[in-house]
Amino acid sequence: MSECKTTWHILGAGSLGSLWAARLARAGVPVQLILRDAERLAAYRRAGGLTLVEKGQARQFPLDAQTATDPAPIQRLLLACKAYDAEQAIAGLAPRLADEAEVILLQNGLGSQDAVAARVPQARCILASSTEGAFREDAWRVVFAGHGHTWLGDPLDLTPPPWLAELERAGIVHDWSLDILGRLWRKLALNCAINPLTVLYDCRNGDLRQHPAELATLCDELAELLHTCGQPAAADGLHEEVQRVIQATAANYSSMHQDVAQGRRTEIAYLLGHACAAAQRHRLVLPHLTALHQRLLKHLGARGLPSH
Ligand code: NAD
Ligand code: KPL
Repeated sequence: MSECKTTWHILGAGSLGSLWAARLARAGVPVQLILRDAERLAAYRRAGGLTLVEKGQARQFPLDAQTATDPAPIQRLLLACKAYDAEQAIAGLAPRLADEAEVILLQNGLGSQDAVAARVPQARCILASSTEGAFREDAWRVVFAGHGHTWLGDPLDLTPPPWLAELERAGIVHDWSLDILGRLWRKLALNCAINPLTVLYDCRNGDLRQHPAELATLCDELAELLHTCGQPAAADGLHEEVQRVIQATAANYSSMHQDVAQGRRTEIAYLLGHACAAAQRHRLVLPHLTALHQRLLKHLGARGLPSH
């Protein structure tokens, strides 16, 4: 079988982008980072590459990098920015995408994927949902903090792409999902049940065990929403899974809690905001979810953080 040597262009040398870039490069796959501007590119070059810390061992990868203004065409793009940056990021790259290019979308939540796809009708958009964990320890230095799993899928074309073998070689544990939207909805529902409450109570995931009635009511409303949105499988056993996740991650702060604690913008518009907007579109009244959204917006506003 001939080697597939298409370059992976990776936009966003943040936590997940760096994690993918380092592992692909380590497996001999050509990688090209796309950085925000000339200043960042110069800083990256001065640093000498990306460093991945895994099991306490640091290794630097001197990967090629460029900015969006580079003229070379792009065949395969991993979009590894936050959901709120995705549409603008793809708009800057759309003219470079080859016909039948592939764009892999790593964003959590829902909403950004449709916005990206509308900008690049010539491309195949592959959606991802990941439970891997990584964080930036320093500029150009990322720690692989939690092994997990990544599901990839394309609601418009169920054929798996041939490069999944490259992910396998790179040690990126994954599955091709025939129901990626169901996976993304399920993750969104879990995040909506857990993350906002951890922010509002300023607590670790495990402390939510002290609020069983509130969690149960939210899960009921989220399940109703999932049914209404045509995602009954994503509603199945939701409350039990929320309880399991809370138990399994009891000592952790949720990603939204970490964002708020560090004064960073959250992805609220693509999580609880998306859920409430979907409910409204379907004229579904979900009083507890709506009240949670309002409380969270107020909380973020009081800290000078955006509501979108
Ligand atoms: P991050 O903030 O660490 O990295 C995003 C990077 O994208 C940043 O370096 C930012 O500068 C860059 N970026 C944004 N716009 C750009 C542009 N136009 N051009 C070039 N670079 C640009 O974010 P992350 O933690 O890697 O998260 C990415 C997505 O993955 C999010 O939706 C997040 O919810 C999801 N996710 C993250 C993790 C994790 O452990 N970090 C786990 C699961 C899912
Ligand atoms: O994904 C999460 C997050 O913190 O964003 C979990 C652990 C599921 C909590 O919602």
